[in-house]
Amino acid sequence: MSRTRWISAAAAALLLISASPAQAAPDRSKLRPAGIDLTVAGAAASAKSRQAAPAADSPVKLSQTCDPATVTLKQTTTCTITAENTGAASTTVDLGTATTLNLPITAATGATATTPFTAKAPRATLAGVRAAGPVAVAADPGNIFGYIPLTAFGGNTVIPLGDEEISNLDVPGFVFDDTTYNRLGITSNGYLVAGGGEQADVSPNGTLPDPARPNNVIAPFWSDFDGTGTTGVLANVLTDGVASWIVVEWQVNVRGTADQRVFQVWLGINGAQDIQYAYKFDTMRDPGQPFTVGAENAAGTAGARLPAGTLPTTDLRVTSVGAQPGGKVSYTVTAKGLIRGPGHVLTIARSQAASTPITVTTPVTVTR
Ligand SMILES: [Ca+2]
Ligand SMILES: [Ca+2]
Repeated sequence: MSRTRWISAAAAALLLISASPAQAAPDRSKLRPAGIDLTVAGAAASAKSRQAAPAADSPVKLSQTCDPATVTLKQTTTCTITAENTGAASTTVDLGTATTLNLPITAATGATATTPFTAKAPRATLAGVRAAGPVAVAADPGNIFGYIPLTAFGGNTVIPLGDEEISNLDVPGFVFDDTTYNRLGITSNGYLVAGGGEQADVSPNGTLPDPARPNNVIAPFWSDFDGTGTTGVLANVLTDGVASWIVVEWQVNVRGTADQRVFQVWLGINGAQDIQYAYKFDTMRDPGQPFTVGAENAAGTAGARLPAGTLPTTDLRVTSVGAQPGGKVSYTVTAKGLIRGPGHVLTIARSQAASTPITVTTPVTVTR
């Protein structure tokens, strides 16, 4: 297609995306190569590092500010107390605040003053931090192209892969787990590594999710395959004139046999996650090796897969959820300057997630 036509097709695609975030209904009859060259790249740097666990014992973090920090007699200060769960697991927190004798409590919101110098917040349950990641690999009838042999189109990039090999392919940006990637690690074992990978990301089998490498796995059919003596992998970018997809097709043998498996991943490049697995079902027999169909996030901490030992019987879509911060609870305590001198506001948090309570102290001075 001419460059002008491609640009107008891209503009039309953008318009469609803004009008309707759902993917376009597949129309196989309109598919053609988008005319985008795919480049085989060198080995990528190592996969994204994992988020470090919080160093402190308690995943609940406590903060407190009192405004103003200095009050005159009869003037009030309001302290805002916030507890936030920074851990992955949900946890409870019990919060209490005490003031010094020169700063009696006059009001509280989100907590109850239990004595003139103490306030208590009701027990709160704080949701854990959720990483972005796949939550389902499931049929999506009517919204998946299904297997269309790439050999029906021109302009395929042929990636010959032997046994236990990976090749990186630079591609137009596709979205996976809220992140846009421009590189695919393509392994001979029937899975992709979003963002690219290296030899340490090649494994003949594994489960999903798993923090062990490889991570960021998109696996239409992960097993011990070998591209030796067969086509290996084909890749292309197809468009129906409205939307476009990177299509990767494996034509590989079960290792040590001439028993071929043919399957594809379709990765939409239209601004939203659109990841489809398509199968040439007359080749989808049990390979006689462990196999996994699924996907996991960049840390290998969240993912979805078909039950172990289950072959796909339909084409599949990978659905993900975005990241969510941990649960948070806040309340305020208002205290009045009663007697001149230094004082403070102390808050204690007890959480089922930590063996010892955590405290935070804020100095408040009463002046004339
Ligand atoms: Ca993993
Ligand atoms: Ca292999």
